[in-house]
Amino acid sequence: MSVSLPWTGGPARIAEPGEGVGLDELLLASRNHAMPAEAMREDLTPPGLHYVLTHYDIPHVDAASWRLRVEGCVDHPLDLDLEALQARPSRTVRVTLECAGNGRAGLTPRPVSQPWLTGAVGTAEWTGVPLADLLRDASPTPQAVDVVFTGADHGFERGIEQDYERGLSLADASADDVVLAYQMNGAPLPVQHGFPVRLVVPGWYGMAHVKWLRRIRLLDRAFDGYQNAVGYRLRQEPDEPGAPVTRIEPRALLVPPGDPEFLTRERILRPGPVTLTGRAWSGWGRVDRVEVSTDDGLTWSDADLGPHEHRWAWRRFTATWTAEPGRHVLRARAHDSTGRVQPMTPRWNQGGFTNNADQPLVVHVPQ
Ligand SMILES: Nc1nc2c(c(=O)[nH]1)N[C@H]1C(S)=C(S)[C@@H](COP(=O)(O)O)O[C@H]1N2
Ligand SMILES: [Mo]
Repeated sequence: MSVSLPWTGGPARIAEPGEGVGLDELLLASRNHAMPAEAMREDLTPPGLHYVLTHYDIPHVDAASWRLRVEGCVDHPLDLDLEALQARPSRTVRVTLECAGNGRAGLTPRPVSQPWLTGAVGTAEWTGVPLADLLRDASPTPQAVDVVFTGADHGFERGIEQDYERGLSLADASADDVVLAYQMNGAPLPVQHGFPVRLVVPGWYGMAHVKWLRRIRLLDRAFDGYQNAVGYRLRQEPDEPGAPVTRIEPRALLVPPGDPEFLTRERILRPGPVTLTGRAWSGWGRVDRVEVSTDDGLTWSDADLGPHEHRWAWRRFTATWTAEPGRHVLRARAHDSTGRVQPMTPRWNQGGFTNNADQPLVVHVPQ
């Protein structure tokens, strides 16, 4: 059967000047929820508060009949059920996961897609099988260059029918701490996070962490599937090939102090001394400095950093402030060990990816 689809071709539509978020974006935003900012009080994001992003429908996967195949350019193809996977040596990694589209709604003009503000992030402990061990058992042939991960979900994007699939180079796939996770925070994966097994690639934006994993395929050439070659690219012009989206840019977020006003979510805070806290992370290097501003970026001072025990997880920071009556705009920005720092104004691209501009937080202090 052939039907003609109205959405074929073309990159993300760019919103008209002044155009508000539409009902299609609202439907995406309500399916794919953010982490509430107050959840950053915890080292680990409580179950259900971690952000969620799913391109198509959440698939139903039956654990009893689930299989994982490792095939293609390997000498020993593998075919594992859940029990066989869970019988292998495991590792637990604490990982801050962030969607590459986080910050998209703050861009002008706005690419029409999932309209994230800054909450597309969460930190969890993922337990699973180191991928490098499994690949070693499968024994890649000398021709193998890319590893493709296929999920059980299926849909259409810009007119192209596809399984959700992402490729990584064999070197990136074999890196330490890349795991096929079957537990999140010590419990079986919740269905929305990829039950029964997902890929976790510490340091990389969310799109690499394929959920509902069902197949791993080794290729003798670069993978040119939609999510690598078309979807997650940094482009200034709609028709240029663009650069791939890879690792997480540095970002710091404050736990909003005081109490919220219901509609605007601006903060109301009593005057006096207050300890501001927040979290900062980077997929490129370790966060080694966080600055906080309480005057909308006019002046900055260094925050105190918490311990850095987990290479791939966010780092806590604190700063003291004496809140004087008035309206204040708070900001925080992270620096990492590779010299990357958050900009104060967004860097624009067609897809609305990797916007890590620091976020203003409005606080009202009554007399
Ligand atoms: N199979 C599958 N895996 C997927 C996706 C998807 O739509 N299907 N979305 C990706 C994207 S874009 C992100 S940001 C993360 C989100 O992971 P989470 O929902 O567990 O937070 O999953 C990634 N893995
Ligand atoms: Mo994402």
